[in-house]
Amino acid sequence: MLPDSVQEPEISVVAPVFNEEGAVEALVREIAAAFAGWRCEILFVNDASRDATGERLAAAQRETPALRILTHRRNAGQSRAIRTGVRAARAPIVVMLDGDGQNDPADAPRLARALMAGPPNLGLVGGERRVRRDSPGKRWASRLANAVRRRVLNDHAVDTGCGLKAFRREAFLALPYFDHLHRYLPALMIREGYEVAFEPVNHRPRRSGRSKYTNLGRLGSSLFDLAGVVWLNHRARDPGAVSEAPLPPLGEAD
Ligand SMILES: Nc1nc2c(ncn2[C@@H]2O[C@H](COP(=O)(O)OP(=O)(O)OP(=O)(O)O)[C@@H](O)[C@H]2O)c(=O)[nH]1
Ligand SMILES: [Mg+2]
Repeated sequence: MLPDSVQEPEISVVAPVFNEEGAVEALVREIAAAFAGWRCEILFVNDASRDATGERLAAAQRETPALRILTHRRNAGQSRAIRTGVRAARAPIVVMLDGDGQNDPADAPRLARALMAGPPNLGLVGGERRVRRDSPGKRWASRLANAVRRRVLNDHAVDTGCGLKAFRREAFLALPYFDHLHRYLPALMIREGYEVAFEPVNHRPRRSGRSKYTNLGRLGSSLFDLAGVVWLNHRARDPGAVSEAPLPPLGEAD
């Protein structure tokens, strides 16, 4: 049973985790502290971890009852884990962040507030990591991938790889799903007619566990997916705006 404060949450925080036993407990605590005073639920999606992530999450739940734990039977990747969390989320606004602790939960309420204060067609507020706490090789690969993506998609996104983002649940669920979709959220939101904005955020080094991607693997799948997003954009048609005629007054319908 969830505490009263999260029966009708105003915000759902979603974190995908795969073999992050060393990070999850501290991260749950940090998220709960960052959203103290909010009606907030926290969803961790355990993507069939083979370490003690499940046990660590169960321990965290005893301390933080607003934590919900969803578990995949099979490993299905970061994007699928995020989607599982967003589908289960009960708030209209979702904040997602990486489960390894590299994103700072203290930044999350600011992104959520920026989204809530924006117009209804603002679909997403993404984090922009000004100072990356990654290896030089990874920063280089990320810079190259970002430049190619921005040039090809013209999505004006300064940092799509940042795991910290706030978005409207309804907007996210309207996007076509594919593995690694999480790297193309701004472009896909724009395709659906939403606007996107960015806020500077803190980035921290990975303190435990291992990276789930290699530079080469990430670059290869990014290029493949980029071709897919180009195709999707070619097949998108824009009605401009949708207007609805007023309903006829009652009794005149027939
Ligand atoms: N790659 C990957 N990540 C997953 C998967 N399922 C969940 N995740 C989570 O997705 C988040 C991002 O993965 P990371 O390995 O941290 O990616 P990264 O931050 O680019 O790489 P590092 O800098 O080495 O941490 C983490 O919280 C993972 O635990 C999966 O199947 N594959
Ligand atoms: Mg990481």
